[in-house]
Amino acid sequence: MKIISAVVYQYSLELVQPLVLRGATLNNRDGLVLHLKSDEGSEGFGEIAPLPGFSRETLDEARDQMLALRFALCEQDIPEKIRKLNGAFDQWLENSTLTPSVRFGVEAAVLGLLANAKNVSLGKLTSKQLHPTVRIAGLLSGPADTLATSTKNLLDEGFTELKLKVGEDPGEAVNKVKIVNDVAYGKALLHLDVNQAWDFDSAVAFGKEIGCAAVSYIEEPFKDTTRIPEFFDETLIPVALDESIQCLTFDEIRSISGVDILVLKPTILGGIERTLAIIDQAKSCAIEVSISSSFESSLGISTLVNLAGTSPHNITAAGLNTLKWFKNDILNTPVRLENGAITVNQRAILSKDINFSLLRELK
Ligand code: OSB
Ligand code: MG
Repeated sequence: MKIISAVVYQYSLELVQPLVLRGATLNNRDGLVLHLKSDEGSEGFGEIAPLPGFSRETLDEARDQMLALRFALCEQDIPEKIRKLNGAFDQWLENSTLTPSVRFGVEAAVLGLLANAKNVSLGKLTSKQLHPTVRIAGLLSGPADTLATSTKNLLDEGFTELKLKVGEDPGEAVNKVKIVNDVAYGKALLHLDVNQAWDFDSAVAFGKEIGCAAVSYIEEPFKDTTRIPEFFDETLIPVALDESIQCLTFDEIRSISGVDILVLKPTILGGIERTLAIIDQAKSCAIEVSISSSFESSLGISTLVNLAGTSPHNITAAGLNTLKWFKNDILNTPVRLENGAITVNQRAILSKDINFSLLRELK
């Protein structure tokens, strides 16, 4: 199969409320869409949306790289074996150093071409085993006095796992964990994301105060990953890595006792193939993984759902409860959450699924 056309669009999606991230507050979510067509009449879409404060590249850098690459993509033959994602994509791109978000979008669009030619989903194309649905962790944030109600709402929606984002004050976090567990204990598992906001001593004090039964794990409690084994010894609370994964080799990760879960954001880590390589390595040493969003639109989220569905572990819920921030969406029918889970789509995204009125073509 040959690529005969590659068009790049830019979007700026309105949000329901500002998205407050480490180092940036977003009023809109900006990104790119890559639309490929093949000589066999199939098409594929990919989303490229570097996240300010988390991605290494800016949107301007991603756009320049994508615009330069689109001509190189045309007339390229896509080898069938690329769908195995075992380094074949890397070879096809001749190890060219694409930024993580561009790599993610190009992979999604190329796999979309192949999947749509066979009339299957991305997950079906790339993997023998595909879970039909993917369980999602309900995302909780905000001030303490809103948490009882928002926890109850998530339980009513059918979530059986919750992720609470907490800020800099560990004392306040103790209070928030109590409020959430008063409503959710016995109904949903709770884990926390601290985004490295605490120091080691306050993290240990926090863990001793809430006790190891209060949360199933804590994501990035503090910055210094060398102190995680000590944290685990003292609190018996497992740790998940997220932003640290960018700075560590897998051997380094594996050697940290107390790290039981990896939170994987393909847009930030470098795409689908790279994420699958980490999943394979994690599986080989019984580390759990959770595929997580970087606030992509429904287009990127549907790619992530397929990836999560192919993951051999499907125990830890995926971190994909972020579409509630979006006022409008690239897909005419946004990805839908039902009973705390998302159903993997039967085929890859086509033109008829896309709301082109939100896209501006880049020449
Ligand atoms: O800290 O995990 C984070 C999204 C963008 C950037 C950072 C984070 C997130 C999420 C996504 O929390 C949702 C999730 O993982 O449940
Ligand atoms: Mg995190």
